[in-house]
Order: sequence, then C-alpha cells, then structure tokens
Amino acid sequence: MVTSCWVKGCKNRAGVNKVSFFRFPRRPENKRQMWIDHIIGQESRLTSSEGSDRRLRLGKIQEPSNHDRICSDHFITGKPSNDPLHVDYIPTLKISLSTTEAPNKISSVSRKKQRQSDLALGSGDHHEGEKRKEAAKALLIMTKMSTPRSSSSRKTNPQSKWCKQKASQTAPDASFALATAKISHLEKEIALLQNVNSHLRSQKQTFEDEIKRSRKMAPTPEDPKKRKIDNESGDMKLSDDCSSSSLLFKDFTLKRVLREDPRSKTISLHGTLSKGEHTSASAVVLLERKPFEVSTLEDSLHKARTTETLSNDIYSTHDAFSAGISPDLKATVICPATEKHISKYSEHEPFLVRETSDLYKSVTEPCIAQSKFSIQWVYNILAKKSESERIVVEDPDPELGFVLLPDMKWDRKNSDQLYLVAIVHKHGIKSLRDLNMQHLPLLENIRSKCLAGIKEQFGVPPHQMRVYLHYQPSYYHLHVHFTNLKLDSPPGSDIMRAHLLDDVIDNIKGDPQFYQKATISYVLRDGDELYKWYKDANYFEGDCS
Ligand code: G7M
Repeated sequence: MVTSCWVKGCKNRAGVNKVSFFRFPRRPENKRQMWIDHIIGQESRLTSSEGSDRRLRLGKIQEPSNHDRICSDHFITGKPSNDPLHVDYIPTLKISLSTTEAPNKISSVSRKKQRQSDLALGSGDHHEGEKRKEAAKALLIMTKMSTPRSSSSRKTNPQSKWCKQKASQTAPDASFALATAKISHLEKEIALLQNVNSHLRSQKQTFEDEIKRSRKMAPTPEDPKKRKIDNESGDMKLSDDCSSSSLLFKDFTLKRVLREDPRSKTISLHGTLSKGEHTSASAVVLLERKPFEVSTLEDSLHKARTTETLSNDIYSTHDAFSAGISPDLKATVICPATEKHISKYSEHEPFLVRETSDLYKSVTEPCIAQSKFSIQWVYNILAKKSESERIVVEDPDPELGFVLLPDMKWDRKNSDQLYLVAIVHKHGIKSLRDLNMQHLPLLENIRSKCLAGIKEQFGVPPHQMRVYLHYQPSYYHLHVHFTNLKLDSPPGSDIMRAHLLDDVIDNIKGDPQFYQKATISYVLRDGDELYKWYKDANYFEGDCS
C-alpha cells in the first residue's frame, strides 16, 4: 500500500514526493488526541467542499489507524517533537486545505472522545457528566478571574456569581479534579500556541525579507532614521516592522573599536553616520550576534557556502558563510552620541567601591544631582510618547503604578531570552538608596502584577524569573529588571550590581531604614562620572576595607 498523508487535501505520497512520514503518537495519550483535534479543528474552519474524504465511513471521520501517517510538510521543522513546548509538538502547517464535511459530522471523533472521557471519569451518567462540565467551566472562569492582572482589567465580572453557584451545586471533589485537569491541559495548549505564534511570526518576517530581496528594493534616504535612537532629543523608535529594510550603515565610518567581548559576541564601535547628504554625526553602534532562527536554519544551511578548515578521520570543521536568510546581527545605534555615551561603551579599568551611608551622602548623592545624563527616553515611555505599543503591563496609579515593557536588549522573539523592565510612574525615587517602608506597597505591587502579566503573556512562571534592581543603576529613576532564568548571566545580573527584589522587600521589612544605613559594594569603571568623584575624594588612595 502506498503511504499517504492523513491530512485532507495533502497529496504527498511516499516514493513520489520528497517528504518523510510520521505515525500518530501512541503516547502520551493526549498528544495523539491533540494531533487529531487540531487537524480536524483546522480543517473544519473551511466550509468549501471539493473532492471526497477517504477518511469518511458512514458519514463520520474515522480515527487514524496504525497505518495512517502525517507527512513532514505539516511540521515547521519538518518533524514532530516530543517537547510539549516545542512548536512541532503537534502538526500545524498546511492543515486547513479543504473539507467536504459539515461541522457536526466532523466533530464526531471529538464527541466520541468526550464520551469516553466522561466514562473514564467513572460517571457514565450523561446528566452527571453535563453537570460536571458546567462546574468545570465555572471553576475555570473563576481561576482565570482570580489571576492578578493589570488594574484596568480588575473589574467586577458578572459571570462571577453564576460561576460560584454552578461550582457549589456539584460534588466539589469530582468537579474540582475535572476542572484542575482541564486547566492544566489548557495551560499547556496556551504555551504551545504561544510558541507556534512566535515561530510563525518569524517565518512571516523571513518571507517578507525574501520578497524584499527579490524585488531588490533600493534603500531610501530617509529609512535610516527609522531605526535610530537619539537619546539627546529623547526620541526613540523601536520597530518590528521589517517591511522597510535599509542600508543604515552604508556610510558608517569607523573611528574606533570601543569594546569587544568574544564570549558574548558583542562589539561596540564609535564612528560617524551620515545625517543627510553632507552632514554626519558621531555615533555609537553596538553589535551583537543573534541566536539561531530554527525555522529558517535548514534553508540557510542549504544555501551556505563553506570552506573546510580541518579534516581528520570522521571529523571536520568548516567556516560557513550564512546565506543571510534571517537577520544574524542585532545593532543598537546611539546617534548623535555624546562623549558620555562613548565613554559608557568603552573599555575601562574596574574599581571596587564600598559605599557607606556617609559616602553616599558626601560623594554619590551630589554626583547624581549634578549628572546631566538625559533620561528623556524614560519620560517618553511613561508619557506614552515612545514604545507605547510594546507595553506588557501598566498600572497607571501615580503612587503605586508602573509600566512594564521589553528592555531594549530583548528582541521579543524567544521567551527564553525574556528581558523586561518595569519603570515606576512616581518621580523622585532615584535608586535602592531611597527605598524605605513607605515604598513596600509599590515594590509588592510591581512584583505581583509584573510576574502575573509575564506568566499570562509569555508563559514564563514566577519561579523561572530573576527579578532585581541595579545598584548603581545607569539612570536614576526607579526601575526593576525582569529576566528569564534561562537567559545566562545578562549584563548586570552579577553580585556586584544586582539586588533581588525579594531580598530588598525582606530587608526593608526587617529594618525600614536598611538601605539608608547599609554599606553597598559595587564596581565603577575609570570612565564613569561617579568614579571621578570618588577619585577626587581620594577614595582609591587608601585601603578600601
Ligand atoms: O538598571 P540599569 O539602569 O542599568 O538598566 C537600564 C535598562 O534600561 C537597561 O537594561 C537598558 O537596556 C534599558 N534601556 C535603556 N534605554 C535607553 C532604553 C530604551 O530606550 N527603551 C527600553 N525599553 N529600554 C531601555
């Protein structure tokens, strides 16, 4: 028998088309059902009828047998994955081709499964099953409602009364078990769909890039401005819209490599960028190698040119020239850049400071007061003049409120690299040093709402998050960093700079004046303004113990 694909409308056959075929998984049981439900669900979205469906028997779609297969065309990476959070845990590509089925017939497989699951739960009584489902639905909605959200969504829900009634009308244990199982199943599906979503987005971007390349779009002179960050004027635009690629660095003149780190594959450059026909401006450009884009990797490899650099028995190494299908560099541009920006991204000698409460008052605080480093970009975010479309959670309360949004360092593609920053609405809280008892509600509000929002929107649970403040921060308006634990040592997450938010809260609870009294250690670099103040105060002349 010729092996063919179970997806309706897919014409792939073994030996005819260059595709691989995969069995329906036997275990875990819900994975097999997820495949069937997803395929049938997607097919049923189309109502057009063309051709016959060979899977029909007596007007119903039969469950796939041991001989039935799905072909590699329906998986983003070309094969199924065993990881429930992987995009190819279920087939998702090219599913909604066509169907001859009316939706009520199509759902017969699912209905049968539902009946089986009612029986498996020990009921067999249809009426009881319906009651349980209603209770489960009620509990499910209640669970969703009790999840902390941004203040704007915290309204009284009219469903709430109905839910409580329904939930209490049924045997609480059975209905609770059913609802809990359903919730965990749905949570897995949500995580899965989030992954599918991000892979499809990156694929879309790749195709858009390819169309652009094939049209050989000429760079437009005004394009470069779109991706520039101008910290002096405070005007910043970060855009995900790649429909306007340009040759931003075509006229970049390199003056100096400021810093290079082969381990993190980053480099910072100082040079000039053209600002119109005859003018150019000082610019700091930070370049960083991006992580691999799995969805385009295979295609990229097919087109990559390689040069062998070593060969020994079964081992060989090669220099590969990537085909440039997906972007492989992230560039951050500061233009026009001041001497301070140049200094900030240059290589400098590190020096340890143990800042006592007296040193804070006599050296650090006056230095911060005189600092002219613009934080207009922060005020732009708070006033929704910049990056408003990137806001993840906002609490507008003037005392307890904040804006949570992706940090400039995160490209928002991969939640393993998640990096967000929460900036408080209240002005005047410069840093950790200003925090005392009266700020506990603010800190706890940020902690709970941001972690809930991150779980809801990116599927990363609180126990996989690293939440901390910097001391010294790079700007003196209170903000909190939220990074995924899987993100390996993000800059500033080391013991010389990061203070876990949970520890900060506990320290203040133990002593309301903790951060006004504590001696805090940190590293300054000889290019920092604060370093100069400490040097002028002869701090580095003596023994700093
Ligand atoms: O705590 P510290 O001050 O070191 O951290 C500041 C954080 O703000 C860094 O992680 C920066 O990457 C981030 N950041 C800096 N700028 C200029 C911007 C910006 O314009 N937008 C966003 N979203 N984050 C920024």
